[in-house]
Amino acid sequence: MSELKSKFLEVYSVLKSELLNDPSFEFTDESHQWVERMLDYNVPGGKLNRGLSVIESYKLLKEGKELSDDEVFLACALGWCIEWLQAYFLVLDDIMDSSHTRRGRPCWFRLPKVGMIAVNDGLILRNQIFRILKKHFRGKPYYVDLLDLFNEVEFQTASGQMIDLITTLQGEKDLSKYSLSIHRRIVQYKTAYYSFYLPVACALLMAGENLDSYTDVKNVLVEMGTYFQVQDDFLDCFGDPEVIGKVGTDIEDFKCSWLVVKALERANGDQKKLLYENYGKSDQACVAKVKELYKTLDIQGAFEEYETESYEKIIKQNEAHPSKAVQAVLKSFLAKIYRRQK
Ligand code: GPP
Ligand code: MG
Ligand code: MG
Ligand code: MG
Repeated sequence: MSELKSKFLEVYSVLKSELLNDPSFEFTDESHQWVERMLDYNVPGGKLNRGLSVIESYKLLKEGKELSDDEVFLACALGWCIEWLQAYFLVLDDIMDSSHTRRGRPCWFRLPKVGMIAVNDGLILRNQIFRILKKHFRGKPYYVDLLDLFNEVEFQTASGQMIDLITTLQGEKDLSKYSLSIHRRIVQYKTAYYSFYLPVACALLMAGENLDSYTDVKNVLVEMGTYFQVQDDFLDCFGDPEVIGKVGTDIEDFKCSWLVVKALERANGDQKKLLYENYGKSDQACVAKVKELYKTLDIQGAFEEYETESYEKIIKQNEAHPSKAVQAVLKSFLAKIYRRQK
């Protein structure tokens, strides 16, 4: 494990123990155990890319200057706030998508003792973000901007999740409304802001920058986030569940996935009919027919083309940025996700 990652995990233990000793709530043994188990199950088990990016970005913005222990701790704490946000979203997203597995284990709400308590656990996770921020950042000049940033990004994500969900409304399943522009709108809001813009924005605030001067950086990051979610859509169908830690549900859930949009673009009349008849059904025979059609239409090839084009577009946008430090931040992000398998 890298030195940075082990430092980051140490900070998780500190934050967890602070939350479990929160003076605003008298924990009983039972509630203490519940929260500890809920946190350990949902917060630290992912790739931690979003969280680690805060420290990496902050380092790059400081252009090689040695960071103090305090700065490292604070950057890690902000990174964990994003991981907490992610845990909160995933716990609820898995209920909404009727998913079964996450990070190679059953989704939290699938555990027999948990069920719909998971909804409240989502709320607890969400509130803990603001408790961490209050404890460690209240005295900072950028505290208000930080609060505003987390609130804005949460609003954008929930709005993206809303359009993801209402486009799949049961009973009015209508594939003809699915297009690349709707797909783009969904993924920009539900994924790109919190996964890509937020970590960099946190690092910029810590470095004393004003976010209003970084709209071009935001645009590049949103582009990367969009690319990342197209990969997620691709892996939902073609990824190895052993590697990605989850079994896809997009076809069953009638999601406006990049794959179905591309398939609609490429399909002839009969193939469209097949899609209309089989997309959005939980029957595994229907799912298999959709996957078969994706193979016939070489959606995999279309995805590879998209990957290359999108990569080149992002690289160009990066190179246009005047600051070398910012370019380095953006490049390190792209390197992490280009052609990812999980
Ligand atoms: C990813 O969608 C988007 C989110 C996890 C944001 C959820 C937002 C909420 C406000 C709950 P996805 O369903 O494709 O992700 P996955 O494939 O990991 O389930
Ligand atoms: Mg999901
Ligand atoms: Mg979802
Ligand atoms: Mg997905």
